[in-house]
Amino acid sequence: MKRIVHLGLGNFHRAHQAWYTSPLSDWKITGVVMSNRDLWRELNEHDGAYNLGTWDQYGLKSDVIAIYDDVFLATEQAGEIIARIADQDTHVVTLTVTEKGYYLNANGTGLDLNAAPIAEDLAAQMPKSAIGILCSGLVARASAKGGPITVLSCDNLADNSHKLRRVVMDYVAKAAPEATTWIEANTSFANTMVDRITPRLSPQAIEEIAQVSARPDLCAVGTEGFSEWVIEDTFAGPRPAWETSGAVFVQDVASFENRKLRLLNASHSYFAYAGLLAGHRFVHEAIADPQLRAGVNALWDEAAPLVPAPASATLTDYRQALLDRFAVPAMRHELAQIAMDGSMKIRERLVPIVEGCAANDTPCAQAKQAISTWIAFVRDQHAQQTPLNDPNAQEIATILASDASVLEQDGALLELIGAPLDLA
Ligand code: CS2
Repeated sequence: MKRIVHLGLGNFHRAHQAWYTSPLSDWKITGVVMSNRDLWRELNEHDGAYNLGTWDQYGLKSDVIAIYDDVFLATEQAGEIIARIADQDTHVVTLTVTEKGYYLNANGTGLDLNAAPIAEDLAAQMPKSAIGILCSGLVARASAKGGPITVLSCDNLADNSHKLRRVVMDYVAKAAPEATTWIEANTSFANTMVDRITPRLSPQAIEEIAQVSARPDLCAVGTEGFSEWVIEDTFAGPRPAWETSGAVFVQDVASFENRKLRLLNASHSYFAYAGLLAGHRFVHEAIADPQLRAGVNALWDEAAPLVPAPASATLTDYRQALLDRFAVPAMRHELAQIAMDGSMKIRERLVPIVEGCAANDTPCAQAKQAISTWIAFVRDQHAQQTPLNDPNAQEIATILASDASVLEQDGALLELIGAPLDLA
């Protein structure tokens, strides 16, 4: 049996990579929950099996997914996870740890060695972060002179796995420089573009999935009928035949990840903040708002010229499909879920549109407006003393509480997200 180790077992992984892998009889996944003890306990109570609810044009269906050979908890079982990465039956490691889980430095070119979880892992006997555990597993594989292995980032970052490679090499250079040569020669980091909208489930949605499930006792994830996975075909060793589940292997993922980040994710962030400020709660309400829908189309008009071939040939249908996907009321996709981690997401989704348009000397008023809407949102949350769900929440609060002028505060917020300061 061949194995994948997945770091960051959560809703998106279970709706996406685990679903693509579940029909493959010769592969299993060792799932690693980073810190959610309840999810870890619940999955282990049912041998890792769960319900995947899917809302599509035919309504709601639920499938039982049982692909995990083990489900570990990173905060307590790092030793087992490291040994599993080093194990010869493991050929692939995948990650979904969200943008903030890579601890990228300010310009995204490497690891922020001063990030507290990274500094703690480098000083500890046993790491707890996904990066620390991944690197320790690769080092253990190197010392055992293990076989080649492929690492896939499955997060919404441009050039995701190549960024991950730089982060890993920076960590290993500090933690175990003697392993650098083996890791560089035996580890492939293949970029991916992942797409499947996976809303956080309400108690009502959980009940709806249980009602149509053969195993109502299992924990549930909810998602849409649409799914897409584009993967760089640069594997160091054996790889799952994910193409049999609809994944696409290409030589270069860039245009597809560009299209996804600049159209789906950028508009998501824009109408999450604009929608919340307008009093909307769900995605389907925001996209039905004529003013916000016009803003989304204007943003897409600015972003479209930045999407290179071959993905550029698909944009008319892609845009219509996005409007259809956003408009499904049964998904009850909360704008507040998308609004989380804004300072990390905006830098990947909206700032590159402004930078790309500036480089091409094309208009980007709507992209600038979208970034300003994020600023308006964080100001509104600050004024209401509502805690901001953002890894930079403390820094943002300090900026907004300062006696600097509004213009200076805006400038500091733009600097925090790596945006051109002429937006202020
Ligand atoms: C969303 C993404 O919450 C968010 O930031 O924009 O999770 C989005 O739903 C996925 O990228 C869709 O594939």
